[in-house]
Amino acid sequence: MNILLINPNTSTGMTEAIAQAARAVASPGTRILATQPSFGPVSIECHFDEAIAAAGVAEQVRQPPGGRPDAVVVACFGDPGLDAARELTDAPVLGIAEAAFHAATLLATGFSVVTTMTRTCIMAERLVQRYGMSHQCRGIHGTDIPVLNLENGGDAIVQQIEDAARSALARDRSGAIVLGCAGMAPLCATLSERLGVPVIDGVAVAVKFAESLVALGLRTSKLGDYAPPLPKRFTGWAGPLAV
Ligand code: 2AL
Repeated sequence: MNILLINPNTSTGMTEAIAQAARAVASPGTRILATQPSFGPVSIECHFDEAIAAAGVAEQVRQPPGGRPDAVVVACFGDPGLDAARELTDAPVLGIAEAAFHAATLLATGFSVVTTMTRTCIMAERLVQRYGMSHQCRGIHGTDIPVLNLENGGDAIVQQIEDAARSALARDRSGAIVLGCAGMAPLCATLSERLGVPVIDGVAVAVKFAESLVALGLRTSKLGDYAPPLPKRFTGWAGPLAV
């Protein structure tokens, strides 16, 4: 099967790192096609970044490189453009935050999120509320590591995330850690080993959930709000995105 893996930011280095993490867990018959928007911010760390990135995700689902995929993964922790993407295709579309929260609830009664910039904690909090995970999510913790600093992933960065996770587990009385950025995917194995609790990388779980849904023949519902967008004219730079 073909999974379209969209990095909603435009950092090619991060797209490659996310693709590697996805391919490391993908089944032998799964092909991961990694892509990113043709425009937009190089990292997503605030509402404005996220708004532009959501349009970029819609662009990639509307005009998928490599043709129609069997499933789509939106690989940014804010799940930008997730609902729009689900309107644009009947393939299952997984957001890494939603997928990670669901995985965490199957492994522990409560989880903590460790993320990048502290300001994104409020954004993650609203996602938790939207997904109905407020009872299971016991805390969201910023490290103030800029997203693009994760690319180099040196030991100081890993240590900083490990320290934040350790204090989150104790303070929140959580049993699992959700990594709050796609750029943390390459660090998941090291953090799991060091922390000794389930550490959930949304990229990996979204790929495995996508494979499961496709294998079961399940597709995005077209009844109700995920029905295809109404045909109409789009103007300006968005002209080619019209359906
Ligand atoms: C992210 C992410 O996953 N990708 C990105 O650019 N920003 N999330 C975050 N909380 O910083």
